[in-house]
Amino acid sequence: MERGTVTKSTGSWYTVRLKDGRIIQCSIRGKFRIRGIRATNPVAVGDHVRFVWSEDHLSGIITSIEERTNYIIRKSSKLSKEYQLVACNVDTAWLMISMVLPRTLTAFIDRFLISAEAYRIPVIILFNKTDLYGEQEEAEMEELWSVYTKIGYRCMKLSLQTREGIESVRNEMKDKVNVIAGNSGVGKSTLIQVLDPTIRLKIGDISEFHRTGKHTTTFSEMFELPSGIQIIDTPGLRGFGTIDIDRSELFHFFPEIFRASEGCRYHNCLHINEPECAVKTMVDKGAISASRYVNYLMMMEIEPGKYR
Ligand SMILES: Nc1nc2c(ncn2[C@@H]2O[C@H](COP(=O)(O)OP(=O)(O)OP(=O)(O)O)[C@@H](O)[C@H]2O)c(=O)[nH]1
Ligand SMILES: [Mg+2]
Ligand SMILES: [Zn+2]
Repeated sequence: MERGTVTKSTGSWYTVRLKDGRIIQCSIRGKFRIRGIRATNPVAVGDHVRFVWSEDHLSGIITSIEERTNYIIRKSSKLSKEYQLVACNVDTAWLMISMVLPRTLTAFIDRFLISAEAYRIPVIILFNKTDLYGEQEEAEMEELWSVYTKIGYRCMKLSLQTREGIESVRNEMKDKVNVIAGNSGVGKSTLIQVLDPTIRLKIGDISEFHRTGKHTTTFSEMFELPSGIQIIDTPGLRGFGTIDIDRSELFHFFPEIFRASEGCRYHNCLHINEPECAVKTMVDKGAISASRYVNYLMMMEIEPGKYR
């Protein structure tokens, strides 16, 4: 029985890296189930697995997966009940965003943060492409920076064009398993390429027409960089279908709303239109960001009305 870490999963084959650095292609035997969710890929990048050698000793057969400390999933499609495991066992999730080409929406940011909160994965919000920001984008970045740092999320700035900020990112990644998530075209693969120019990755361009990326990366893949950095490139995400969080618990995953909810009159307050709701009072005072609150209402499937 050998042990290794899955670095790529394309459906039927899984690439597994052994401790000594050898790379083996593996298939799976038997059924692997995740409690409570249906996954299209039962074994995913970042999984620690055990495998046996095939008869010809050229490939392996995965026989078991070690318990995961956490995972990031997304819905396979809007309607489907199936999930795709994007990455497992990560130490830091980097949410790469941009104010331009493509512009990341706060609804997307908040959905991602909720799925990370659900597993208590530390998130760093990474503003990339700062070289392209004009005065307006700078101001938008400062606004978001202040909203998210106030809640307790870390933010960092980066330009992969000028390399400004790259050393801070590199230091922060040392000795950790890092996953990079974000919209298509924000620069996830470019970051890995810049951190280690010996790695060859497909880099996309930005569609002139839609001003979005072209979904260049299609599978998650983990790379090991010389400085002890493990980094997982992921396909650009359109949206995050979060794990099915109960409506009555959704606010637990908005840390500032959860903290404020202590002051609500009713213990079962959902912070929509209940009387003496401390959350709404704080939104009115500007102590809780209106955009966060609107995204909360949207996820609760409530028309945000005057906060729009
Ligand atoms: N000006 C500028 N362009 C950048 C920067 N970072 C990345 N790009 C460009 O953005 C485009 C998309 O980069 P990718 O690395 O392919 O983006 P991705 O996030 O991996 O996209 P998907 O694989 O589709 O999810 C490329 O043309 C990059 O050269 C940056 O900091 N500044
Ligand atoms: Mg990519
Ligand atoms: Zn309330």
